[in-house]
This record gives sequence, C-alpha cells and structure tokens, in this order.
Amino acid sequence: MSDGAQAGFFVCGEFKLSLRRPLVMGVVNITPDSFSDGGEFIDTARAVAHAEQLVSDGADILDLGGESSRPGSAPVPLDEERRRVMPVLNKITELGVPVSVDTCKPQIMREALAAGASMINDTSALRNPGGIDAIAASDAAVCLMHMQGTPTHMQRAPVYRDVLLEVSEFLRERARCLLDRGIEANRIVLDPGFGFGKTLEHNLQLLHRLTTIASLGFPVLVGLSRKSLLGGITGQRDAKSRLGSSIAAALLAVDNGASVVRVHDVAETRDALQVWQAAGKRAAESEDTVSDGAASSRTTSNETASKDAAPNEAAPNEAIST
Ligand code: HH2
Repeated sequence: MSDGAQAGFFVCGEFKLSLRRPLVMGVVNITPDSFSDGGEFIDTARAVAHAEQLVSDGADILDLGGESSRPGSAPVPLDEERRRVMPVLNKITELGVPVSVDTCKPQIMREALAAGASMINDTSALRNPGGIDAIAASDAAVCLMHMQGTPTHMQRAPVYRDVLLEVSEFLRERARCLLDRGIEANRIVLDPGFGFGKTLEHNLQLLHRLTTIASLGFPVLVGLSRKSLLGGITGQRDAKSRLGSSIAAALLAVDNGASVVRVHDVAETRDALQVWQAAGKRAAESEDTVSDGAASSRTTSNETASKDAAPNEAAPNEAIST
C-alpha cells in the first residue's frame, strides 16, 4: 500500500528517523492519574527533568501527554490539557530529539505543532474533526492508533469477530484517508493499540501476528510498557513491577516487525534492544556465510542466498536532522 516503512526511515518534522534499528519512544505523562506514573511529573520542572533523563537514557523520540487514556478515564477539558502540555513542550523541543504530543484534540495538535512538536500521537487515529487538517498543514509525523470504544468504557466487553482483520482494516482505512489528503506515507506510523478495547486474548493475538500490521507498509509503533495485560500474565498488580514483562513484550514486538516501542523505562529497554540487535546481526552474518557457501557449491539454486537478512540491523543512535 505504501513505501513508508520500505523507505527505511520516517519523517518527523525536521527529523528523519532511520528504521534500520528499532526506535525507543520515551513517555512523559504530565497527568495526575496515568495508570503507571500518575502525578509523578505533573509539575513542569519535574516533567522537563524527566524528559532530559529519558533523552540521556537513549530515547529517540519523546511522547508528551496531558490526558490519561487508561481504562475508565474521563476526558480532560481543553484548557486543562493545554495548561499541562504547553509549558513542558516549550522547554523540551531543544533536546535534540523529536517531540510527539499524545492528544486527541485538534486544537491541542495545532498549538503543539506551532510550538515545535514534530509528531502527533492520536489514540483516536485523527477521527475528531480537524485532526487530519492539523497534520496536513504541517510537516509532522502522525501515529494512528486503533481503539474500540472510548477509554471510559473500552474495557467493559470488547468484542471482535476477527481482531487482527478488524484492526488492520481500520488502520489501512485511516492511513488511506491521510494519503488522500496528501500526507506522505513516510510521515505515517500505525499502532494496533494494545489494551485499548481488547481482552488479553485479543492483545496476544495482535502481538503474535504483528507482521500482518507491519505488512500494511507503514512503520508500526507499539505501546505495551507496564500495561495491565502484562500483569494479567505475570500476576504483577503494581505497574512498576512490570519491567521484565515490558521488556519481553518489546523484544517480541520488534521481532514481529515493530519499528517503534513506546516505553516508560528507556534505559532498560535500550539495553535489551541492543542485545537483540547484536544477536540478530551475528545470526544474519553467519547465515550469510552459510548461504555464500551454499550458493557457490549449488550454482543451480539461489534460494538460500536470497533469504532475507535479519530485520533491524544495528545502527548508531542517530536522529538525522534534515
Ligand atoms: N498507550 C497509552 C497512551 N498513549 N499511544 C499509543 N500510540 N499507543 C499506546 O499503546 C498508548 C498511547 C497508555 O499509556 P500511558 O500514557 O503510560 O498511560 P495513561 O494513558 O494512563 O497516561
């Protein structure tokens, strides 16, 4: 459908982010009620210090949010979301990495983009009137996420006939709307929306078959960090005790084609991804050696030699400013 992910990079305002290795998006929640860190960074100075720490921990992108979307949450009034987000945004656009703003409100999108945000992360996939216009008028990237229902009620009784098919059809259709409005494919990122109107079984099916979403041709972003679906497997009720399961989920997701992982624990996730990359690179090199040998000894078949190299080969931590 597109050349977004195939191009090997995505464009985020003035940044061009290489997809040769998985990217880490660090979460900065300026909310009193986020499910895992509510209230910790509600103060502007603390939120800015946290953002700086995430960048020094290796975040490739920062994601700034002023409205919790946890199950059961209520929408935050426009003025309150603005009051939370804008002072922090104004201070962190100079940290050298693109800043994404996690919002469903087109008015906040416009103001954030004018203030230097490079990406909009919309858990409602730009379905609110004016959302697509806001992106079309900018050079920012956008993350389109799938959600069944709204945060207030989404976890009451999520039902799908075929979760993979319905989520991928929804994302394909939303991406098509943006392409039709002239928004370039290499500015669009897709997210199946783990935990957003999905049972544990739905989430696991999506994680297991993430390659189907990746095959739509856009980079895939996943947000699994600290989520209750992980606690549902391990029994860890405290969100901050879900570091191990969050890292396992992030690795599985990149192994299944995710290009961006949205996480709270940037340093630990980076370390895990670096090990994954190093091992994948080594495996690809030894496969090449084996297939080179096979190609020279079996000149009638290039089947082994044309096998894909391991995904996401290692690359330095660069956000290439264009
Ligand atoms: N998850 C959360 C918020 N925004 N955006 C995308 N694209 N994908 C996600 O999975 C996603 C998201 C929920 O996590 P968090 O921001 O930590 O919690 P809260 O919504 O309670 O602030």
